[in-house]
Amino acid sequence: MKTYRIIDANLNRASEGLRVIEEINRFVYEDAQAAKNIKEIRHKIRDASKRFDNLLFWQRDSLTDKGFKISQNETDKGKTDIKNLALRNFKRVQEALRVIEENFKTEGYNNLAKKYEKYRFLSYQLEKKFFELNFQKKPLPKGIYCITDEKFSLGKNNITVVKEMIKAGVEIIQYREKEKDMEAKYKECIEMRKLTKQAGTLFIVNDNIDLAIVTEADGVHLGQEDMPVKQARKLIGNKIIGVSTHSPEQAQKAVEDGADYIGVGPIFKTYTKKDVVDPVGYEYLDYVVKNIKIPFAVIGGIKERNIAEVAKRGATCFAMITEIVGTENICEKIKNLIKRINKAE
Ligand code: 3NM
Repeated sequence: MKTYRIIDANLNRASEGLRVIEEINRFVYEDAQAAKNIKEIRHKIRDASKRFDNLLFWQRDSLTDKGFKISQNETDKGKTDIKNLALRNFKRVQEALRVIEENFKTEGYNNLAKKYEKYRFLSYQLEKKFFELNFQKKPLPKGIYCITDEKFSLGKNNITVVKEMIKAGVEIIQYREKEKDMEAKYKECIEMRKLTKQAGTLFIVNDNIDLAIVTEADGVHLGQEDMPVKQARKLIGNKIIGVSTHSPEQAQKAVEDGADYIGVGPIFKTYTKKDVVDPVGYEYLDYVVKNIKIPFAVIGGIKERNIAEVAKRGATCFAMITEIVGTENICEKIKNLIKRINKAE
């Protein structure tokens, strides 16, 4: 009969652990699908041993549980963070499921034990997915890196432009807007974060690290005059930090300081960015291809007519403003750009 007391305690432990994770998904990451997945397994765990409910209930004696006394007397371990909280609860769930499985086995319920084994393996998968989604940094995608700038968008607003970029299937979008005040930028970023999240597109905010943090962007892109990478890292944790570079020295420094990727440019003459240095041409690009080990995006004057040339020299990520936002049919333009890149390979 003690077996059922153990099973009861561990069913509660597993459900409670899952509930903690469910709430983190729901309220911290606002990930309805993940919360739903967790809820489903929580119900399955309960339902699988429903026929023992009565027996389990009568075996319960929480107040005389020796573990309860020990836990009550434990000293305060201080603050934790969401990542640790989720990790501890996934482990709690898996341990509890293992205990349930073993105890049902000792009572001869082997099929039921197998069911709990299945749930334990499902929880390993959910754990992996949770950490991949919320904590693992995604590498700089290959292909087109889209950057907004309303002034060049043929009268379309930034949100319309971003919707078209997403429709075209781009994997990374940077919000760059020099002409608006903070409130307007904040509103646009919130909307863009929603759209990019739904589509699984990386969302990077240019210059303003505060805006990147409050809007839960995937990262920030910093210029040479912006906050140094080391300080930015303290604020933004393990999210993506990109840095504009125009020389081998700046590239080396960005790597040493812990940037996740660098912008390499301007490759060609550009009129889009004010006060940008003269084109660095292929000399700097060749240096980066040969010597820099972190991902990079080429930028500055990249067009449909020259993208293949740049791809042939070893670039795999191509950042553009006017060539994309300054065209009527963004989807068509992106398709054509990708065709040119693929042909060059
Ligand atoms: N950064 P377009 S060049 C934003 O060299 C920016 O770091 C650059 O715009 C750099 O694609 C640039 O219209 C402007 O030339 C890119």
